[in-house]
Amino acid sequence: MGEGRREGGVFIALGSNLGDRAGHIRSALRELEEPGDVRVLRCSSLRKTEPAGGPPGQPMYLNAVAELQTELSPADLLARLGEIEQRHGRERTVRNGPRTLDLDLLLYRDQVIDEPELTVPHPRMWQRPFVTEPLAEICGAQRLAAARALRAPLDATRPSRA
Ligand code: A4P
Ligand code: MG
Repeated sequence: MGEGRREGGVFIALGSNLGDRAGHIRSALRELEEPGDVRVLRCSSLRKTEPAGGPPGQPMYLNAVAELQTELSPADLLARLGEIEQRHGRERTVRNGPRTLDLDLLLYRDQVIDEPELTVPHPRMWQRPFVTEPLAEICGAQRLAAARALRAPLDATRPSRA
């Protein structure tokens, strides 16, 4: 196995607020590893969090962040995340509505991707304690600061979208 495969630096967010929330998150991590081209290097604790946005009266979320080691491209990894969401019965109805499983790609090493179907670093991640807190738990301070700096040049040239 080459050094590149050991590199890590790919972070995903996992969230669930319907059904067996911890079960959805744990089995998503297993399913990610099943084909053999993704390894879960570490996972944060599962945190119970207040729902941000969406309709009122939603159940609490369980959230976590995991670091992956993979040679899959960002697009292929996003497709894998989508397949796993589908397998967990994810239905997209209401924006920010309750979901059995939400898998977002947060960081892909030092890549900056600016497509509507894939934006990396994840555009809303830094405003969300349910992402930043578990991320800080498994990601060193230095790497966290480097990740924060990644989008800064892009954001500075663009009018802010409220
Ligand atoms: N997309 C673009 N970039 C990415 C990326 N980096 N990772 C596109 C994942 N997807 C990305 O996402 C919509 C589209 O975003 C996809 O087609 C993909 O190509 P989605 O998962 O289909 O829809 P969504 O999750 O309902 O929308 P969105 O905007 O991703 O919602 P968020 O921002 O993920 O927020 N409160 C708590 N406490 N905990 C939570 O986990 N999650 C949300 C969902 C709201 N409130 C929450 C939580
Ligand atoms: Mg999502």
